[in-house]
Amino acid sequence: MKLYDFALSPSPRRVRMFLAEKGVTVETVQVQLREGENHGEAFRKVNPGRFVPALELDDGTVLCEAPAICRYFEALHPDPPLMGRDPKEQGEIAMWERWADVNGFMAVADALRNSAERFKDRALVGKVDHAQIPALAERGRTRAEHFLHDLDERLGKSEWVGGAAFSVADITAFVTIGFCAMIELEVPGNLKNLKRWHDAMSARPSANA
Ligand SMILES: N[C@@H](CCC(=O)N[C@@H](CS)C(=O)NCC(=O)O)C(=O)O
Repeated sequence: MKLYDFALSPSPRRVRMFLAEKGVTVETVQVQLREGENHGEAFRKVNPGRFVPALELDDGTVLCEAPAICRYFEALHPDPPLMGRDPKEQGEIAMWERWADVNGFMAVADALRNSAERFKDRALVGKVDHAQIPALAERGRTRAEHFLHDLDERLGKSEWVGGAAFSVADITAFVTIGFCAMIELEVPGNLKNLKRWHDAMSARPSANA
């Protein structure tokens, strides 16, 4: 199988970190997003949505969407479990990951894609082009700021984002913090719970993925 990737992008990083935590290596193909390679005919045949990550299986099936690709690898390599060991853990981890994705990751994406020149007319990822809406950039930034505070609050009650064990929810939240740099949003120094967790996350070898 082949993972279509771009080293500087946060969405494929979610998959790279997940694979690193699993100890799984997959052949990767770099798609040069900054040169528009994802809009070319060859890549559109792989993913008509024109985004990475995309995982091409040996039978030609293509899986897109970072959470779906991670789910596939969880089923293929259940150890260590990163999506919960029993129904309750699975539900909680899915809930917190979705929370981080919608309220953190997507908020930063809105802030970036509705303001940066390179995303002019590409304010949303997908088949169809969409114009930027500057008000969405502002709203995205405000939402991202709230997310950081809410994450700090969550981490004051729980060691890891999804509960007592490290999970995919931590990966999504951690990649979101890195993504904040692209909108020049820094984590406020008074968010001590977030700092404790971020230091622990940064010490994991997967943080370099
Ligand atoms: N919903 C997709 C989104 C993936 C995504 O946003 N990928 C970005 C890189 S982080 C991309 O390929 N963008 C191409 C573009 O800007 O057209 C997922 O979660 O995997």
